[in-house]
Amino acid sequence: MYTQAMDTMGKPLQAAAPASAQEEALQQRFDTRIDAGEFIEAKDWLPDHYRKTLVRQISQHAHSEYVGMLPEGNWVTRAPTLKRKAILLAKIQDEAGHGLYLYSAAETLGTSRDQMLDALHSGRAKYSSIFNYPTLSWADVGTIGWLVDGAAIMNQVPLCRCSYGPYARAMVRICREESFHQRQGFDALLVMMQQGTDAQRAMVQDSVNRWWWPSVMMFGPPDDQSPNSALSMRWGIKRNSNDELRQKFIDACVDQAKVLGVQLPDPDLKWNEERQHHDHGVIDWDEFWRVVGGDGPCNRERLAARVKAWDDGAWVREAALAHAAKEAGRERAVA
Ligand code: FAQ
Repeated sequence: MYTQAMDTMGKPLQAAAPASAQEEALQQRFDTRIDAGEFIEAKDWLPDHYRKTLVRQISQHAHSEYVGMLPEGNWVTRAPTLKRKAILLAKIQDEAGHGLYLYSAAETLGTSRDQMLDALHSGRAKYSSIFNYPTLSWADVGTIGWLVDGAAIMNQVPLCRCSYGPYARAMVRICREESFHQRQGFDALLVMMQQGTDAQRAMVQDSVNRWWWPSVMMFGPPDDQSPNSALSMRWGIKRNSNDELRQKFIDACVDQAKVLGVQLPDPDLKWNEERQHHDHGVIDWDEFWRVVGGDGPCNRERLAARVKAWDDGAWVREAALAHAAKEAGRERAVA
């Protein structure tokens, strides 16, 4: 199966046995540092599979931030007020910044941005399933903030303690910004629910109906079907399992939905006193894998938009390279 680790040649990712006594010593030192909760830095010795797992996850994350700009970008010209338009523009700009921090973090592991973008543009790389759904109404912009950024924060706060220093540090800044993103979405929905018309309230409910299940799926497959979790958790890349974070998200959303006055579209959602969590209905994992596999409502459109943006920007990259070469020539002449 294809994986985003770029160069595993179709082999599944498994912790490889160290080849030599020297490598064994390095591996032991690495394991001790992981067990002690130390950060691993770019210049440290890293097991090959740790590096590949990080490149896989960080590049997927970076691509998600980039592709994630597209659904919201659809509403910039139609935002209802100047205030909402300014907030939306700032949010989209933040997502671009997040993508840049993440591509930079992945580059410290020896994979170039061009390689990562080539994998995205050729359809080999994954990005979050959630961005393959359409934004049909203005309420979708608020719902993305509330649910999609809400899910993103739930998943990303533990990544601030990821064992790889450059990723963890990028996540600290990203999470601060994401929490504003979540709040602006909740605020936009609250205004429509409390001060809006019946039609606006219906628009919010329709939006929540469409985005709830895809948001719940964002956390990835169930733990017993998550091939990467065991090693990622052993290495301190992931601190919580997919199902743990999904449950935390669902529990948090139930109370928030009550404040908003919207129904979450799951008739089986109910508090379980024994588990001290909410039980929820069956998740449609066939839909999830269809979307991840490229057959969601907007996969083709999203990829085509990214490829077009890359192609349209070719002249900017060429001009920047020509300028850099000219500057270097001038500096050489002065020297
Ligand atoms: N979509 O073994 P696992 C955002 C893939 S950023 C697509 O459980 P893992 C900001 C997975 O890659 C949102 N593919 O994998 C924003 C693997 O395939 P591979 C993105 C998915 O890595 C907000 C296979 O399934 N956040 O929203 C998905 O241990 C608003 C098996 O899965 C991150 O990327 C999915 N949802 O756990 C922007 C956070 N889930 O690679 C704009 C960092 C799984 O072997 C507007 N990433 N797959 O070919 C992570 O925490 C992890 O990578 C998980 C998946 C939890 C996503």
